[in-house]
Amino acid sequence: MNPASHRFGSVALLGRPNVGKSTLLNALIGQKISIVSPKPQTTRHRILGILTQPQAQFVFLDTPGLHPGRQRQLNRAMNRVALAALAEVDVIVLVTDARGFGDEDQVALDHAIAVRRPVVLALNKVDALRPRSRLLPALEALAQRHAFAALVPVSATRGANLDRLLAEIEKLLPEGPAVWPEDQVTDRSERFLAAEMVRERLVHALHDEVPYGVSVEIERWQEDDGRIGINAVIWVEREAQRRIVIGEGGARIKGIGRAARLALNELLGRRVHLELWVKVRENWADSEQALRQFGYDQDY
Ligand SMILES: Nc1nc2c(ncn2[C@@H]2O[C@H](COP(=O)(O)OP(=O)(O)OP(=O)(O)O)[C@@H](O)[C@H]2O)c(=O)[nH]1
Ligand SMILES: [Mg+2]
Repeated sequence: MNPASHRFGSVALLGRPNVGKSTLLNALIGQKISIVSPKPQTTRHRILGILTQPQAQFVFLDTPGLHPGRQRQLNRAMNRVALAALAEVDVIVLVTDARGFGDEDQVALDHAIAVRRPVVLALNKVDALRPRSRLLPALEALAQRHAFAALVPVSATRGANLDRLLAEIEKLLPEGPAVWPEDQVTDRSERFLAAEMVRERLVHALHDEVPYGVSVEIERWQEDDGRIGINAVIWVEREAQRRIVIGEGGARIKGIGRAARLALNELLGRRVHLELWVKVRENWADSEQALRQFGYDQDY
């Protein structure tokens, strides 16, 4: 290997909520490190994913979907996390839904342009585009909006065209040696990933506004004999939400616990004993102190 031709750099995945940024990150890394759901505003943190290839090391930053409106402290913190990530990257991948480009996509593009980094446009979910003949005119119209370094249609769920996306990104990375160990895929702790897996199961099991008022905190983490005991607190904002999370006779929380335990067994490669507690902290998403306690201020 010629060390001079090796590339290293960081790449932000930016876009409005729900376009598939986290799904794309997981597909690029080949491992589930960022949680995914059909509901917008799933990602709340900057999640770093490392992909090591012989000729390049890519450090991807998944970010919370940029969203205007809803100005709670948590939402503001999420937008701040996404925008702060832009300052530290070499390349921005703007992720959009191939089926349409709207005002919120334009807001994300404007932020990308403002920091003067090369922008690759990833038009995700092409598998869902009907009829396929819409793709070419869409690409032509988007090319008028900005001098993108590349426009690449992809499907994160099917893993389609990701090689092409990586090749376009690689061209834009500076030359340099790898910085992370080649077997490392994220900078996040197992503890953090475990809390996120529990939250993912909650988001999937809950409807309407409840997922937005839920946070997960790991209270106890004890390893012995290849087995891990984890106690997690599910924080909600109101007593009514606590009752919803617990469900009739505890049925919902049991289902969530079972699903989360299976996901954790797989993630950690060890047997997990998981205990969940649901507690109320009034309007925590508007409390600076609670946001700090739950780790929403550590990303920027
Ligand atoms: N059809 C289709 N669906 C996709 C694709 N990629 C992601 N999705 C779905 O889109 C939804 C949102 O995916 P996420 O990866 O959570 O989206 P996100 O952009 O990270 O969302 P936030 O974290 O809320 O900003 C999920 O239901 C995914 O399964 C794709 O290539 N095709
Ligand atoms: Mg996400």
